Amino acid sequence: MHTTMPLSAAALHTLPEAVQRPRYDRASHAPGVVHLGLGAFHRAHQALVFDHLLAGGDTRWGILGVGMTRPDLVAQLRAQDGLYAVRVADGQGVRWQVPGALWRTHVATTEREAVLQAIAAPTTRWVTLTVTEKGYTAALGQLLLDGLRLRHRNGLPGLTVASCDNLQGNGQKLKAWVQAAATAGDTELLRWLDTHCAFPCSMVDRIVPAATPEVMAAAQEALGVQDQCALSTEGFWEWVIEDRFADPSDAALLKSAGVRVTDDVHSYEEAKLRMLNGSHTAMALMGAITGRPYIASCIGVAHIRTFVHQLMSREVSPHLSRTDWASYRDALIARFGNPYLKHSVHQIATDSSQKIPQRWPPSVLGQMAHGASFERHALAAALFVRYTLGEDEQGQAYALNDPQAELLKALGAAQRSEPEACVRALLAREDLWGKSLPGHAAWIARVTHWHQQVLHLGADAAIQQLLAQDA
Ligand code: CS2
Repeated sequence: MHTTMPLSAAALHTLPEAVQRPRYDRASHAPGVVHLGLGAFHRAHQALVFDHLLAGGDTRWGILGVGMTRPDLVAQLRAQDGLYAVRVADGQGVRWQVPGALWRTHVATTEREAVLQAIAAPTTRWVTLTVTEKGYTAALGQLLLDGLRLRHRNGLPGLTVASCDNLQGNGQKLKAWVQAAATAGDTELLRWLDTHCAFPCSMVDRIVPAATPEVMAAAQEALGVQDQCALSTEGFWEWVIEDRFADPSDAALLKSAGVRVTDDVHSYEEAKLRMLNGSHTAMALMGAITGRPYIASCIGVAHIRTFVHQLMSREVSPHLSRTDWASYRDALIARFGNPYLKHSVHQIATDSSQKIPQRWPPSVLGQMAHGASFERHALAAALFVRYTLGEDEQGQAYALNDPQAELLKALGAAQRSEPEACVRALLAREDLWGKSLPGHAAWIARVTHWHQQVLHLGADAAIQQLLAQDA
């Protein structure tokens, strides 16, 4: 029986010529970056930026990747010598690449001491993080502070610690978690942290769906090797980072690799969170309720596309400081439609309770301050309430993957018999909507209205009704 060779360092020379692969030395240098969170996003975004720097001869960008939640994934990556294929595909074409930046791996839960040692290693210069919205906890702050304490004790230079999660002001939030882990004896450490370590804010963008068997099969076909960790992404990528580094000369290096280094990350962050991620969450809930599996299957429907277009143009853009929002919106709609990205609506709907706060309320509050319509966000919020039923319009059950799942299900359970009470209960949560929306009568009234339409007419008809009234 013919068996296909697994992807590994030894198999690199067998790859077809067109596949970009590491041609640099991956064994003689220690990694310079400790990355927390080995999900698909990091492996198809920053790992490629660092791969580019390594390919240019700068040996300081090898990654020690720390798996926070998935020891199985770490084991698979280890078995493949940290190598995996990335398919980059969109209207411009399809190509495969095997980045070589991931040099070592650890599992946070079982190898904590090794992670601390890595943060404290003399060769380490950066720590980067993609631990998702719910990963920002006291335990994370403690892990980083313990590693930094070792560094400080050994008289080593400070680090750049870069949060790359979808949170507004992510660098400041991370720094606050690290500082909060300090105890009374840490005064010197905190002073060193302030003066020698940098916590830049950053906005990262690239659509990278979770790995699927289909992509693994495509990798085998294109590369002739078996790759359990293959990923698929789009050509577009963006990394905007605040000009705040432990080693200031990193700014020029990152720029040379296509990263935007600026003092104004805020305007990029807010535009991305509210335009891209805000639309994503609305479409994901819509898809989950109506049984459309992918973002591309949602944006391909005329009334959903118009709804998303209006959401961005009428309710999000008036409150952005980024002025090129119209071309940004058009580019997003094209990206959402990328037929190569089977981006599951249920993946994006995961952790909605953690995502909604950054994605929707700022635009709703902005519209209210201008006395302008927030109908599209009210309908999106109604979709969220409907989503908590855990069953689509064809009666198919789906899982609610969310740290608040039990609570959301309990609050949403009675929505067919007591719709108003359910809407009120869900809208009362300040952790989701912020301080002022829960008490806003017009907001509650409009969400209640759209929720009734969604329940009685279905989500598609509700959207069509909203478009017809054109408010
Ligand atoms: C998505 C993001 O899953 C989600 O919540 O909205 O992962 C999105 O694909 C990325 O932020 C794009 O840069």
